[in-house]
Amino acid sequence: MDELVERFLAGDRRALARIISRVESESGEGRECLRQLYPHSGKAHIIGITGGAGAGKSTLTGALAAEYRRRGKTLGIVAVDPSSPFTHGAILGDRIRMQELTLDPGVYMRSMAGRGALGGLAPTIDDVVAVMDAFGFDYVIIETVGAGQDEVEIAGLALTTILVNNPGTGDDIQALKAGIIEIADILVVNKADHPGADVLVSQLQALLSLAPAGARRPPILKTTALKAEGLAELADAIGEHGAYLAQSGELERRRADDARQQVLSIARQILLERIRAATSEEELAELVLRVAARKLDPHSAAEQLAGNVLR
Ligand SMILES: Nc1nc2c(ncn2[C@@H]2O[C@H](COP(=O)(O)OP(=O)(O)OP(=O)(O)O)[C@@H](O)[C@H]2O)c(=O)[nH]1
Ligand SMILES: [Mg+2]
Repeated sequence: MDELVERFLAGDRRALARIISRVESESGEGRECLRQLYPHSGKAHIIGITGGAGAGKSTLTGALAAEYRRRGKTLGIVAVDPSSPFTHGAILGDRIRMQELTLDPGVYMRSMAGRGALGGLAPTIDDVVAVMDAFGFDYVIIETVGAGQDEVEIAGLALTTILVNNPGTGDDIQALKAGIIEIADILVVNKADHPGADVLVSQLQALLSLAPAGARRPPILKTTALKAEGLAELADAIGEHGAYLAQSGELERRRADDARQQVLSIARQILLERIRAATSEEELAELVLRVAARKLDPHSAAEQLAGNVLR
């Protein structure tokens, strides 16, 4: 085994940082580290925090992390989206607490770019989360700004997905109606210090009452992340959801679904890379031109490209 991996497994945070960088660079070295570490993952409770821009996700993440630290738990945090790393709202909004967290050996934070080459979450997010999990953190929190698709992807990766809403914006109910509510395991009404929080809670309750009978109803919690209010209740609700997953057999099902989705998505990427490597720019440009001119249909063009590697 790699000396770096040995140090990692012994709890060395610098080894953790280096391995994450290797994994993010998608290098062969990163893959090798991941291969050795992967059997150590699968123990952390992965929490996804998603919602609209500025909903208070980073502030909530920081406050939730502080709550877990009070409970003696350790955590890794991944902020996905280069436009809102922890240098933005959370640090400005709650500088002291976030600084305390960055100095705390029980917390490890990392920001990463949100987009992969094919759109959607960067493929290495799953890997970074697996590395943090293998390091032995009790919780790994992933913060992503919601734009429909990202929320669905984060829900595949997280065991507990928290959808953050704000009173008085009106957008949320629209988004929720569009089906995003289905991915939420817990609904949070943050900025409960603003007027309209109770109205939003009732609206959400009404919406949830339309769910099919027998389906699990996600709890709705009010938080004021900025003042660290409502966080004990949120941490409790996350714990209850974890227990529900384990008891209902849903945990196994989610893990299997996530594994299937990951394996197929990596396989798709490998094939695409091989196709790109086997195809000259001229051939691609020529095919694209013929499709654009409607002389060739896109399926036949794609078949021809695939034929360059699959014979
Ligand atoms: N009044 C009030 N303001 C809050 C609360 N939580 C967060 N905020 C403020 O809302 C703003 C956005 O907070 P962030 O935590 O950066 O929100 P975010 O969802 O992470 O934002 P993006 O990552 O940029 O989408 C900041 O000014 C916070 O101080 C709250 O409970 N009450
Ligand atoms: Mg943020």
